[in-house]
Amino acid sequence: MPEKDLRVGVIGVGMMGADHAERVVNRVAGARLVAVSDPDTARAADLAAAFDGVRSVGDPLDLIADPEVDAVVVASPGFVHEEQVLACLEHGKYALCEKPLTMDSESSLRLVEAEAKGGRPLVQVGFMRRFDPEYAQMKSMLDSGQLGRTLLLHNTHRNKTVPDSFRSEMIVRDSLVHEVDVARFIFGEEITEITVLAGTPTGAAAEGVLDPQVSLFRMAGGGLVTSEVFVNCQVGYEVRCEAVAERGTVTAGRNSTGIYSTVSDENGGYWGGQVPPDFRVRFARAYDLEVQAWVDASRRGEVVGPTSWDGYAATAVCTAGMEALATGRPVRVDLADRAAVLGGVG
Ligand code: ISE
Repeated sequence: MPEKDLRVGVIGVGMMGADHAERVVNRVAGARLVAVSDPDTARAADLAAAFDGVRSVGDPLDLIADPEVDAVVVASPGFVHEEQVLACLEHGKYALCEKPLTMDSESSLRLVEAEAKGGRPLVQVGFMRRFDPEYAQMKSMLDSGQLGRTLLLHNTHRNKTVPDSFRSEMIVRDSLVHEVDVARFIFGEEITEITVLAGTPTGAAAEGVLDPQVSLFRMAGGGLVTSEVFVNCQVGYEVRCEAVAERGTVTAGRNSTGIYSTVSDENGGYWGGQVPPDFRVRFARAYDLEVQAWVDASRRGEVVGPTSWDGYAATAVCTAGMEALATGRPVRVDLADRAAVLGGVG
């Protein structure tokens, strides 16, 4: 491992970017936060001022070009990812890009092609469930073959609330995209077809927003995946995945606080634990492991975890998923030829 710390810049310091910035400063070894950038310059300046030696840079492209920045966390909104990740590729900077990689499959494919043209992998996509110890353990149990072939996955993905600006198609592109990656990760195959259905929306959803949604993916090898995404469930952040195999099942993310207790109070007796309020809490360990793996790999000159191809494939599924939601019909996923696009890269 090189002796020098990786000098990290963070673009976009909203909820996730600010969380990653704090993570790089306090919980990740071998990295130093040196710069942040956000269109809300006051927010970026406040965050920079909270830590020693961190600059706030107005233009994110200047942050990427900065010779004192080795690697960039792209935590800006998806519609600017293409330009920013392209700039990282042009400057030879490692990028950890939050999901979705981009807004549609064409632009994601352009990034995969640009990276392949450069001849060396530089992009990791922020699908953190792969780093969650339970999801990782589930994957290795299924891969060991002890349960036979995996037949089905059932995903649950609930958020407490989202802003009114979070529309129906964003439930596919920004939320379901995680389960798309989980399905590809667990099965190790592409998704060939997607159906997305919405029933009666919850009264808690904004006018016109179809929430909750239920989707069905067909895997290339014949497996099936169901996912409920419910982003205004009112309770908290609940994410789990049950795999059904030929000789048993495995579940990651069952609600548990480790200790089990019964409690008696003025409302009577109850039992149980707590539902975490949001993804920063539920996946704190996964994010730590994800960013640490990114820093270690970047220092070694490598990329680990979900690649730009994984980001592209997930975006392609969600592009088909948005059509499926609009039509109520199954839609085939249109994917480029992997070997032809990647050549030897990725
Ligand atoms: C958000 O962007 C995330 O990535 C969260 O993990 C997801 O639960 C949420 O629905 C998205 O909006």
